[in-house]
Amino acid sequence: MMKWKDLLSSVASVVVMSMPAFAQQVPPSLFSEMDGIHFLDDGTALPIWGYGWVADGFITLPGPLLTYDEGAVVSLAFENPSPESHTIHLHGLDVDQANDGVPATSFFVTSGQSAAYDFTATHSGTYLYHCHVTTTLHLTMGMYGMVLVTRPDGTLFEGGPAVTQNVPWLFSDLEVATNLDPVGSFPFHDMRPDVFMVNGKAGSQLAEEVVYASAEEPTALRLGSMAYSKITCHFPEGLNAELWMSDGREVPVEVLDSLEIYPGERFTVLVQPEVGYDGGVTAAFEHMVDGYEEAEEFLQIREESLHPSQVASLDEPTWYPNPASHNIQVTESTGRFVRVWTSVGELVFEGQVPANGLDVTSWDEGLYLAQVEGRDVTRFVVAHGVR
Ligand SMILES: [Cu+2]
Repeated sequence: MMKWKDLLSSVASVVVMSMPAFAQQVPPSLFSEMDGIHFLDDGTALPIWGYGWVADGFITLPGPLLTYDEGAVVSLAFENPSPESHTIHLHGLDVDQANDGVPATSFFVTSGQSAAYDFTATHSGTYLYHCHVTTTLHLTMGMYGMVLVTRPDGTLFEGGPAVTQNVPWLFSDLEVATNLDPVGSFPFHDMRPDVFMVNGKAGSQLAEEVVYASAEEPTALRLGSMAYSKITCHFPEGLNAELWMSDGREVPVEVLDSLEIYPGERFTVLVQPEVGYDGGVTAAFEHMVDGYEEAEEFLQIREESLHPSQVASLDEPTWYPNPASHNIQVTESTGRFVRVWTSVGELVFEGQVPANGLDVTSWDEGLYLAQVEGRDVTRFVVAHGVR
C-alpha cells in the first residue's frame, strides 16, 4: 500500500499534469465499502467502513487524500457498491447545497448507485471529507479523509509564502468495540474512543512517518481533525512553527508553541527547523467531555540534512586524538546527536559535542564506544598518560 506522502505526490502529479488553470479536473473516482480491514498497532485486524480509489479496489483508513489545484472545476465521481447509503460531505469547501453531501438537503447515494459531486476549489487550504449518513457511526467506522487545495506555484495563498512540501496530518480516533459491533454501538454519547491516530496510524506505526524538513524554506503541515477528542499539538522551539491558515483562509501569523484542534477544524502550520534539528510534534488527545488525557502520539520531524541519503554520503566520523587524555573531538558531527558508552555499555555522554570537544579528563581509562546519530558505532580510547 502506498504511503500518504507518496499518494500526495502521485495524485498531485496526475491532477496537475498539463492542466491549464481553472480547467476541469477529473480526479480518480472514489467508492465506498463496508467490508474493509484496518490493522492496529498491536496487529489486530479491525473491521472498517470507508472510501478508496475505484482503481485500487480497496478502502483505506483514512480514505484517499484528495488534492486539487486552486480554482479547479471538479467533478468527483462516487460509486457506492456497499449495502447501505453513503454520501461525501466536503467539509469546509465552498460547495453549493446540492453538492454538500448532507442527505436531507443534498442526496443519498444508495446501495448500488453512483453520483458526482460538482464544485469549484475556490480557495487553497486544508479541508476534510466524510460521510454524512448517521454521521457519528459512519465516521467512527472510518468514512473520512482529507482534502488539500494547493497552488501550482507552491505558495500558500496569493502573495503568501512558498512552501517546499505539504505534509498532511489527519488526526482521528475510533472505538474498537463499535467497529467490532456497529449495530450494538448505540447510544453514540457513550462512545469512548480507544485508538488515537494520525493518518490512520498509532504508536509504533508512526515511527516510519518521519518528516524531513528544509531549514531554508518552510514545510506546510496540513492539520485536520476527525477525532472525537480534542487534540493539542506541541511545537518545540527549534521547529519555528507558525500558524498561517485556518479553514481555507489566511489568518494573522502567530508563532506557535501549541495549537488546539477541535473536531472538524483544519489549520495550516509552517515549520522551518534549525539545521540539525531532530525532534517533532507531540499530539495529545483529550476527551471532550471530561478532559481525560487519552493518549499522546509523537510525530518525528528532522532537518533534511539528517536524511539517511545525506548522512550516508558523509565520511565516517573520526575521533581524535585517539587515544585521548583531555579533550576528544569528532569530525562530521556538527549539529548532530552523539552518544558515548563505556565498553560495558554504560552511557557516559549524550548530546552535541561542544566546539572544543568532549572533556574526558575525569573519565576512566579504557575503550569507549561512540556513535554519531545515523552512523555506525565506532570506538576510541581514553588514556590519561598520553599527550
Ligand atoms: Cu456512510
